[in-house]
Amino acid sequence: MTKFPTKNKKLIKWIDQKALLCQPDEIVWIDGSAAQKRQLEEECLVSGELIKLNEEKLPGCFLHRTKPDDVARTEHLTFICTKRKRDAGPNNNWMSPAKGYQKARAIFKGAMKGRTMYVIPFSMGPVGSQFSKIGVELTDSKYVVLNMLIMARCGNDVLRQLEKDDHFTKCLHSKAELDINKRLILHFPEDNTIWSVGSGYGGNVLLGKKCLSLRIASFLGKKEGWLAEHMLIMGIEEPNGHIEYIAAAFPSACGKTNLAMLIPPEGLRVKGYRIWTVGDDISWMRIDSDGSLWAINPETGFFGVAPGTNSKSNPTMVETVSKNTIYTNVLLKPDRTVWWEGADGPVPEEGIDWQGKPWRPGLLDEHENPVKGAHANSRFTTPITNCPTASFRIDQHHGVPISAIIFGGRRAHLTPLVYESFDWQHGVFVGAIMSSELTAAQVGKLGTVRRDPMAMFPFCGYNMADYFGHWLALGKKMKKPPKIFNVNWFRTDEEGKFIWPGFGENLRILEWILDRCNNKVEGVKTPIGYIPLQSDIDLTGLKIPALTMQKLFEIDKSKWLEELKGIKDFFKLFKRDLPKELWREYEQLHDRLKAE
Ligand code: OXD
Ligand code: MN
Repeated sequence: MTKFPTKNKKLIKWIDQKALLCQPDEIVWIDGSAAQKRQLEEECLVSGELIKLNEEKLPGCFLHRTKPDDVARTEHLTFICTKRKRDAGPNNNWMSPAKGYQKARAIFKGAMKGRTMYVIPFSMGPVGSQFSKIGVELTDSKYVVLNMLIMARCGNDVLRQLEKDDHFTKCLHSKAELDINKRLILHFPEDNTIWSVGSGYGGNVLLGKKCLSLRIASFLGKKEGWLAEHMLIMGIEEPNGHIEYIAAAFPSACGKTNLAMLIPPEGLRVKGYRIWTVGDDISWMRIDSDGSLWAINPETGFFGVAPGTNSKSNPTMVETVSKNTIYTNVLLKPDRTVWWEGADGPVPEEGIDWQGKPWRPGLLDEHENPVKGAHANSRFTTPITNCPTASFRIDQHHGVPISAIIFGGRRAHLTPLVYESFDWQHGVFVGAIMSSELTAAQVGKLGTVRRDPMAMFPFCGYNMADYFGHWLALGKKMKKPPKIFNVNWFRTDEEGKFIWPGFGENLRILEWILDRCNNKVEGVKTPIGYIPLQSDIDLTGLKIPALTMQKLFEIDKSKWLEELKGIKDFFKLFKRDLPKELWREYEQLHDRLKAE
């Protein structure tokens, strides 16, 4: 019989019930110690769940491979289980809680026979902060435990906190048979519960991340008056030591992680900026006692996409993942280091691909398609403390004050490089009309526009109409709300080539954004918002033809009027629940575009 290292009756009862359902051979508590972590790593090497990488070149690093049909979040198997379907909204798959529990229970039943059930007490946010939320994940996967140890604060400190406060999110995970036909990712926001079964892929099973910190947290945020957002947080320090923080939301594949840790471009170096990375994926924001918006990153690690990460796109991350990192589904090189498409250095002459098969460049599959060495969604899990730009305020209980909120997407011809909303309500509209075009890396027709308000469409744990209403309401409560901007790094010319260099150069745009926040420069009013006076963007050291700059800020009214049709169709999904304010903003934008 397991000894429970807690007096929390609610916790003990819940674990007892779940052990009865899943029937593990034993129960092991994760204490957060280095010794226990080492032991689990050893066990994974024996079982084959992990492969040890070259200790000299990649100290403390491991490789893991998932099943080939278990490599990404399975949105069609992800559900919000609320009593009323309306409360999940048109943005979510819905199942009634009764049906959800019943369907998943059948898969969980006896699923841990012959296995160990690990109990992971974890805190999203610094342990003991008012901002933070505690979860407990029960899992039969050592890989999950080792990843959670990187991504969240886990172990005895959290358990002690649970003795004082017995609110926690009940997270149950089992690999079960890793069968896609018996896979379900269920959220029960009204019960503060997550059940995930049949998957071993990070986004589905590291339940502190998307499931708790976005879907459940957004629901809690609505109830308790705060925001859980799919946003990076970064600080920009001036030579006088003053740091301004921004939060930014982008859909997948728009460079959120790269922006969070950018290196100032050569031309701006004399200005002496320093970038501080607070987080790359999730931001929890609250109105603090000073009436402004403060944010924490609830995580302690990065679960980033490997392909395309290199010394040009993200030199900071290249350094970050050089130690104590778990790689998933990348290519294994003969020297036991790793590689992925778009990595630094030459393409290796041979290796073992993400499926564990021999690989060489130019290899074709049975349909004559190139075989990738690393899966397109291969990942690294790495601690934020490895990151050379990690903020010194990561553990501060109140987080950082946010001066600007930035929304962005990938639009080849529509959206200017940057524009500023007229006010908070218009800014919420700017977030609500966010969209991105599909790239070759995603399934679907190239160039198709996907609407992704605030980059939260797959992650908002309740009806998005209510979410927009919540954003509007919070704006009214702040003494000094952050200004809201939209950026688009991805404008192209007629041949489809990007006309803005992006990466570190994006700091030039952040500089304008902060100048606006500090009333240092005027904006130029257009129908969609304020754009910069071109002379207010510092282009020192960057050769960009004046015509290109013009193109980057072009606002084509007929294209925008066409865009409004797509926005209208999208808004209509929410029927009468959509806040009237957003329809009003829609009408006003329409009128401004027609008027000029
Ligand atoms: C992620 C995502 O994995 O947004 O962070 O898909
Ligand atoms: Mn994300």
